[in-house]
Amino acid sequence: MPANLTPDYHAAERRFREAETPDAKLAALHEMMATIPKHKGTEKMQGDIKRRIAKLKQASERKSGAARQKPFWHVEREGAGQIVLLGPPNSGKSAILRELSRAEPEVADFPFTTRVPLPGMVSYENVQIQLLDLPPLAPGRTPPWIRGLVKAADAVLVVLDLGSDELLDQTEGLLAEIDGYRVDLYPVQGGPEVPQAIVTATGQVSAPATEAAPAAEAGAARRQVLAQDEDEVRAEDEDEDEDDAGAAPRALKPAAVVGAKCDDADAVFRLELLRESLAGSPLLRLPLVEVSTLDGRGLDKLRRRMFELLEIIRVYTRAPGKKPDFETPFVLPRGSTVIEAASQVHKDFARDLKFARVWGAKVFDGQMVPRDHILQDGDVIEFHV
Ligand SMILES: Nc1nc2c(ncn2[C@@H]2O[C@H](COP(=O)(O)OP(=O)(O)O)[C@@H](O)[C@H]2O)c(=O)[nH]1
Ligand SMILES: [Mg+2]
Repeated sequence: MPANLTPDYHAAERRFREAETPDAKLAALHEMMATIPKHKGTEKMQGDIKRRIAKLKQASERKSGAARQKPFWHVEREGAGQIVLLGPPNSGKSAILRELSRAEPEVADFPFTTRVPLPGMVSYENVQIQLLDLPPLAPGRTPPWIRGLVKAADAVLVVLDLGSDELLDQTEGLLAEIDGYRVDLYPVQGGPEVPQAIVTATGQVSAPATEAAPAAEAGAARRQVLAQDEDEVRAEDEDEDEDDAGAAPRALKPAAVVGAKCDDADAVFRLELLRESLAGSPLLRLPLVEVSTLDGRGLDKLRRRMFELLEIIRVYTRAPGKKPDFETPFVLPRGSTVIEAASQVHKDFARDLKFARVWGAKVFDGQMVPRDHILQDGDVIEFHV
């Protein structure tokens, strides 16, 4: 039976999709309920709306007060990893997403065109990487939920507008915003080790904790360095119930800088000025990719950079005596071992594995390797069970 939805209903539904707070979502849902034609054909939809209302109410009752609204945008990770675009208004973020993926964000020459997160899939060789376009970061005008999305992402692309005379101010504002999220950015190195240097907007760079320290520990160490006002830090921690109260570490994200609109006649000059003005700033330790969506410059390099930011490797399996399948890699974190690859392929493989042979850059062809052998990007593995 056709639902015969009215324009009022569609408008309410749109408000629901664009709502930026749970309260706004709830209000829009009530409107949807009020405007939906009540007949047999919409019974299922009515039930669905009621369920969403109940769920949102429950969630808000669980919170102690309206002030504790959590970021509620969550974009399901797809592909080999998720990378967010962070940049000031009008810097060309949406244009980059549009060029690299099939997503169709609005690109416009006025600020704040992008209001909600929009994902697109970017191909790099045989993997797909999810790129997330976000509303701009502008001091005082950044929706609070962006922080949750940044923390949930695997990596960050900091977009700077080489076409703007405000480049320096914008960059400083951007760094302050990112620091306010308690997110530290670091450049990805060649190997599986922990970051060499950790970047913060306050200009401090800490040495790696130790070779073996997991990233979370390094984050905790950073927090100690940065905690100028312990009470303030604690208050923030308590506000964040997804983390252990009082122990919320600063998040560490691999990052690169995108110099957007490098086709601009003054781009080189502005970049030079930025480098001088920010001399010594940890931001300059992040790798820079200059791109133009007008003439396509740098876009391939950016895809490669995105892959590197994810700190992943691709391995391929082959059955004994057969050809490997290079179309569909298994994607693993850098530093993964043979046994970790085996358990991703099949849990029985990990249990029953007798030995494995590996073909690749760092081994002889078909070399027999132990279970804890560390794999490289591009390795082909033959499991023997
Ligand atoms: N010259 C030049 N202009 C660009 C480039 N990319 C985007 N723009 C323009 O910059 C403006 C803002 O772009 P948009 O992608 O909407 O920026 P966002 O607000 O960061 O998402 C638009 O007018 C675009 O046409 C580029 O590579 N070169
Ligand atoms: Mg945009």
